[in-house]
Parts: sequence; C-alpha cells; structure tokens
Amino acid sequence: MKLVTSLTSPYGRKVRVVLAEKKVPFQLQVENPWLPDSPVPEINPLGKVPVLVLEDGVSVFDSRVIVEYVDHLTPVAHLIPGEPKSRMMVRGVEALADGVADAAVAVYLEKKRPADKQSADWLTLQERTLFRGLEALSEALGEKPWFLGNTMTLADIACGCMLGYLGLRFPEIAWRSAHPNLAKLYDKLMTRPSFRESVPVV
Ligand code: GSF
Repeated sequence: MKLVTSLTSPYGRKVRVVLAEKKVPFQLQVENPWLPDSPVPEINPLGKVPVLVLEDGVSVFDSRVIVEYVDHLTPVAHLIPGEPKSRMMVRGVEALADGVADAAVAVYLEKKRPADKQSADWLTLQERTLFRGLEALSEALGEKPWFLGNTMTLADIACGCMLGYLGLRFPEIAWRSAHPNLAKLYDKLMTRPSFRESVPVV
C-alpha cells in the first residue's frame, strides 16, 4: 500500500506513526496538496492528505478512517481499544488533538495571506480554540503516563503529532512551559523510532 502525504501534515504523521507501530510496510509518496497541479484530488475528492492507496486501488481517507483500518490489519499492538468506553475516550482525545491541529493549520494558512486580507477576528477565534484545546488535553492527561491505561494508544499519538506540528509552525507558542505534562509526553514519544522517523520537515 502507498501513503500519500506531505511531510508537514500532523494527520499524515499520525498515520505514519500508526503504520510503523503496527509494523505494516508501506510506500511513501510525498505530495503538496496546495500546489495547483497536485495529483491529490484524483485520489481524494476533498483534495487533502493523507490518503492511503490500497493494492487494489481503493483510496482511504481521512486520517481517522485510515488509522481505524490499519489498527485492524494486524492483531498485535492494538492502538484503539475494543472496550466501548475506553475506545470512546481514546477517539475523543484524538478528536481533540486533531481539532487543535485544525485550528493551528487554519491560523498558519490565514497568516500566509497578504496582511490586508487577513481577518483578525478569524485568527482570534482559531487561536482561542487552539489554546482551549491544549488546556483540555493537558487536563485530560494529568499526571498519568499515558492518556489511557499503561500503554501508548492512538490518543497519545494524535496529541504528539499535533504538538510536533505546533513546534514546526509556531515555535513562539510556549506550550512546553504552560503544560509540562504534555512536554513530558512528547519527549517520551520522541524516544520511539516511529516518532523520530516522522519529525515534520518543511
Ligand atoms: C485533515 C486533513 C488536512 O487538513 C484528516 O486527514 O484527518 N481531517 C483530515 N490536510 C491538509 C494538509 S495539512 O495541513 O495536514 C490538506 O491536505 N489540505 C489541503 C486543502 O486543500 O485543504
């Protein structure tokens, strides 16, 4: 199978980490979905990455559908629990982390527009979402080693990928000092080859 993604996408990194943790071999095709001649719309009508293209040509998107599929491919090292309440908690944290990433991507794109076309109100709205989301993630983690139970789950992976994206695009956001527990989690995740090998690069 082939994963089509950019090397900056937090959602693409989430999928790469899950594929690596599940030891599922894949080919990586790097694409920038923002370019006018991007081939991404041919495999995803939404024009977004990541997209997982299966051997039979089926396109799987978005990242939440891809990770669900990949987690079921092998019975080892499940990253999404089967028990309904635990599953809901893990997917809830993933939704929160992805939502913070959505707000961060929105701020990044707005700030790329010419200064006179940027909306201060829109930026404020997105920034508030971003900081509220970080606060909620920090509270959910508390002093626990992982978001749920004694092992890493998709919740930790999604949160780590979002934090890595903030580090790339918004080095001025002091999330490490505001939320030392999230910093500790990120540093722990970065000891794993899956995270080290998918650090976002421009
Ligand atoms: C988000 C994908 C996305 O926004 C997911 O896969 O989880 N909910 C989706 N991807 C961005 C790139 S990035 O900022 O990660 C993208 O492909 N944007 C292209 C566009 O035209 O919006």
